[in-house]
Amino acid sequence: MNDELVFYGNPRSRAQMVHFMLEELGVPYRPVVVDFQNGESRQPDYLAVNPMGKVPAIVHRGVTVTETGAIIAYLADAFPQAGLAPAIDDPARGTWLRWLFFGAGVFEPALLDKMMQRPEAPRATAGYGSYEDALHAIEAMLQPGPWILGERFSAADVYMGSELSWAASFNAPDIADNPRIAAYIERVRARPAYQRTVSA
Ligand SMILES: N[C@@H](CCC(=O)N[C@@H](CS)C(=O)NCC(=O)O)C(=O)O
Repeated sequence: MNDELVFYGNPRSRAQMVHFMLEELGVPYRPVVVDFQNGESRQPDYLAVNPMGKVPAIVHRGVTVTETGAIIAYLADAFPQAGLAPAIDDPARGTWLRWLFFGAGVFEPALLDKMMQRPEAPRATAGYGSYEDALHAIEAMLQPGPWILGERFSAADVYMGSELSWAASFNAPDIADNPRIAAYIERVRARPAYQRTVSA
């Protein structure tokens, strides 16, 4: 089996979240920069990796994984020695999965609606409810803290922390001025692995 781990990304994209995860893991990987601003992600070579023409993507042991949340969860399980995924029989696994899926399925679409000033979809029909409800849920997620799993930092923090940090960098409403969320973002940004992704 070819154990190579190839990371397709671009520093100015969601790939930074996967970069953060790889730095937390401290495993070797081969970075490939995809210049999507110049159309490289829409060329046949890259569409063969990700038919969506989007970064990030990884290829590990010959298998392609796309979607930031899925890549982060996959890597946490593939490298259990880093301790970023609760074991399959650990009850904390439920909380861990919950917030990984929440990041992709609730927070991101709600954030996009807000940032694009789209008219709100009916709260009961939209699977992601509303931006305000998502932020309330995130506040609850951070109690008691300091991390999603309490004292234990995990891949769920890599993803949710990155998404919140990303939202803050776009001045998304009610993030920087929410003391609990802002303090969490600061804790995430202070991690040496995160720092390496911004100074790279
Ligand atoms: N659902 C995907 C979204 C990935 C995404 O939208 N990536 C953007 C950069 S942040 C991209 O590759 N854009 C280039 C394009 O669509 O051509 C994920 O979570 O990984």
